[in-house]
Amino acid sequence: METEGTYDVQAIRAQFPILSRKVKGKDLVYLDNAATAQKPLAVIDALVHYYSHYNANIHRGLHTLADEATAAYEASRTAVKDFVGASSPDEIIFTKGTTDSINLVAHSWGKSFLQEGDEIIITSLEHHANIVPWQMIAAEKKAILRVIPIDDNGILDMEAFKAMLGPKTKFVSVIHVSNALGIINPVEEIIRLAHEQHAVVLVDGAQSSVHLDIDVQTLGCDFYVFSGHKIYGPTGVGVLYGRRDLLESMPPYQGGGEMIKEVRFEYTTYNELPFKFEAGTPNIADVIALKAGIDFINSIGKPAIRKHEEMLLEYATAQLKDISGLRIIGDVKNKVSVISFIIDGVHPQDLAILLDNQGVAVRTGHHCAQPLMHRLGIVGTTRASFAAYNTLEEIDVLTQALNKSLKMLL
Ligand code: C6P
Repeated sequence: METEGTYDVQAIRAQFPILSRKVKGKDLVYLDNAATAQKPLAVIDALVHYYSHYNANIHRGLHTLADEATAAYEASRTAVKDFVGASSPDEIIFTKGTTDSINLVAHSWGKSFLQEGDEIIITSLEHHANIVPWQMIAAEKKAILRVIPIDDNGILDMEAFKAMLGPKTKFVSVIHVSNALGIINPVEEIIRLAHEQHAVVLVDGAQSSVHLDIDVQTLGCDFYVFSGHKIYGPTGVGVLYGRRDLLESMPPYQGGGEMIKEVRFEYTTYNELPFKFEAGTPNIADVIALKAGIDFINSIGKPAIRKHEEMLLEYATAQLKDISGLRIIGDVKNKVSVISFIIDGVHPQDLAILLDNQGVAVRTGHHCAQPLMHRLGIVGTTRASFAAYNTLEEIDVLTQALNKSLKMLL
């Protein structure tokens, strides 16, 4: 039983029903948290409770169920506002996820404000979700997409970034924490430098939102986006934080119910924030349950979770480095609890199958970051990522499973 100080990992694990299941006859060791986190019972219960007790459409009905559903939906917006340190719930737009949030910004902001020859800057570490929407809008607007290079460890070349910045720079969209490598990027500095050129900055917080304390006002970013499913919440719900004046200046992304003030066949006027960007019946149940995910994190506290995850990362890094032929990709100091590695002569896919046979779930492949893998000259990695409920014993199981797999493969 592992209890470090007041951090009772077994009590945390007990809140996650899935963690007691078996895979291939072995105890599940879930180390694919960067792909999606498991859900505490409170999140699952929030979904069941909504559908069992007050399922109704929101902002429309004048009946008890509609009032209760609307209140719970808006309570979740306030919880998200506090979670990221926004100044008002009006700056919080619910979306389907990080991908949806970035597409919203690229298309809505890009359509209105990008002109031929303008430059959008991203980094070499981006997830496809922060590449493809910018390629699409750049092609439409004849804008130019530029990419901040990295060194062989995955560290951003900030001098190259400074050299890229100029009056043509209109937008900088940057991954806060690399999903493939776990590296934390210097987003504060990136934001400051971009703002000196009056460029707008989006921070992809898909991986940072769960590990790091986020205060969008301290960061100074213009947009911050993340997915509910990576912060112990449900799938199908995500968040776009946007600075009020920017959101107000942007046209709606989609038209339909809820986002309007008045509709005639001749014209339509749009609703206030945040509803202007939430066309149609939203994902009510998942938005409501997202608050339970946030409450779970707050009940432990991000600093305590981070400390636990750092302890796991340090332990796992030392264990894995003892395995001959294993190389950690992105082996830098400033990172979250993600270890990406390759092993000489071993294809990550083969390894994943053998690990799964031993109950260990990791992710292998390009991690939706093909340009990064291309830059690093590899086809992919094996990635183990740790969450609040993982234990040192599970890392021992990973190490044993790796050694056993390598005996079979090499
Ligand atoms: N990364 C991973 O295994 P969605 O799919 O919209 O919830 O999130 C997309 C996304 C965007 N940016 C970053 C940094 C991400 O990590 C992700 C999702 C998962 O690494 C699934 S590919």
